[in-house]
Amino acid sequence: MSQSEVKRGRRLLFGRALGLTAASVFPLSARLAGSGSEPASGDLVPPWTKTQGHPILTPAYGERSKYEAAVVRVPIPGRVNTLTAASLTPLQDQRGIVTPSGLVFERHHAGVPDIPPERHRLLVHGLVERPLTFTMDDVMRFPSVSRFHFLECSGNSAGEWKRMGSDIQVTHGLLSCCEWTGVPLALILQEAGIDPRAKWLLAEGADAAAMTRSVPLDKALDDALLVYAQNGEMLRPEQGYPLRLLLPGFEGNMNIKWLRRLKLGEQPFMTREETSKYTDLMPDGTARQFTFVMEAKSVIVRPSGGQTVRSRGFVEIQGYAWSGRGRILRLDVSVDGGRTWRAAQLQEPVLSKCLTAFRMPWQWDGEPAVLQSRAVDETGYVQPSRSALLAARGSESYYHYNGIQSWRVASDGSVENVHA
Ligand SMILES: Nc1nc2c(c(=O)[nH]1)N[C@H]1C(S)=C(S)[C@@H](COP(=O)(O)O)O[C@H]1N2
Ligand SMILES: [Mo]
Repeated sequence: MSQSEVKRGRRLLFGRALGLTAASVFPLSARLAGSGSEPASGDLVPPWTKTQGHPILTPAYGERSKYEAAVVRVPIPGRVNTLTAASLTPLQDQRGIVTPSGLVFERHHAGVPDIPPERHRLLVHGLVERPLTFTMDDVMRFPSVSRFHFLECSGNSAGEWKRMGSDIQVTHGLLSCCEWTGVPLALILQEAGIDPRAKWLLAEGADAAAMTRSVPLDKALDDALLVYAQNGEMLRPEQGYPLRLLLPGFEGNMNIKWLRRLKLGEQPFMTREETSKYTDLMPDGTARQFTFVMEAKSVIVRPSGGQTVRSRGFVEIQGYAWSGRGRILRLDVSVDGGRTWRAAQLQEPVLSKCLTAFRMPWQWDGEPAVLQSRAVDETGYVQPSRSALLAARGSESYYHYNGIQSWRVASDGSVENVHA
């Protein structure tokens, strides 16, 4: 085969895979020119084809390719205390909606406890007909469900209120999405019998932080789960092994890990995490409290801060949208700093309170551009611009930043965070 025949074959293959007609193949491949390379003649049968690969290793827990070792969680810049710290999901490298368990962000207020599952107990008490203690076997005897949900710390993007993070792992990395498996909380509460006066639920963790939060009983009976598994295996220690509370769409902090106690009561319990912390200071000096729901938000992950657009021509803009209120209805992308918008394609499945992937084809002409994404959820809520968010809430908040993110592509292809 001559060089040009090889080239033509590659083009047609590419065209066929994309479902394109012959007429559209050549313009597209011309636009993509420079994005691939022809094999050097000596490489036609590379060394790894000439020898056997390594055998199956037993017993083993599989590892990803060593060439992907750079894809890791990183600590929040400047947070040095690793006991009370957090680590960030590398969203810039995530493919698809599920965050691999080893890359799910972590937020621990007193480190990761080591809990033998046979010694773990869940106590349900307070305004119930009969206080009960459950072992893990007791919990897992109940009918279980599996659902895909995002989990976002309400401190995600907190830096953007005032400063700017350099890359998406810093600006949006307190976000992950898993398949969670567990028992509907409603079943466990019904087993204990709910006193009609009960309106709130206290959830407490077994870690040294004894993390406690008040949860409205309506939420507990709606879609809350007592989760024991994640992405097809038992929970990771960092995610709350052996048992965690999952409140789909609610701020990360309320999703109590290492869950050991549920107490029903008439009033919220006014714990430290809902009085001193996890409130939002408004410009008039009052504070928003019990801001549970994570409102619609989105971000472009490729291209994003710190990355480089390699050449002009075709670029697929890729990102994620999510809402704590339900499904994503629409996602608009702007390449001109918000002057004009186009609807992006949503990748199925589009699930409630779950990451939704989106993509938008873009022809980069080499001129500076500001890329933005704007999510709309099924309730009609529209993700606000940064300036609209600041106008509504001031700049003294720490939690619940969901403003539109802007990435500026410079003419040399470098991408940086800008507050447009
Ligand atoms: N018991 C307990 N639960 C906890 C925490 C904690 O420190 N202790 N951190 C909370 C916070 S602030 C967040 S954002 C989420 C983080 O969950 P992850 O570490 O599984 O990502 O767990 C929440 N549940
Ligand atoms: Mo958090």
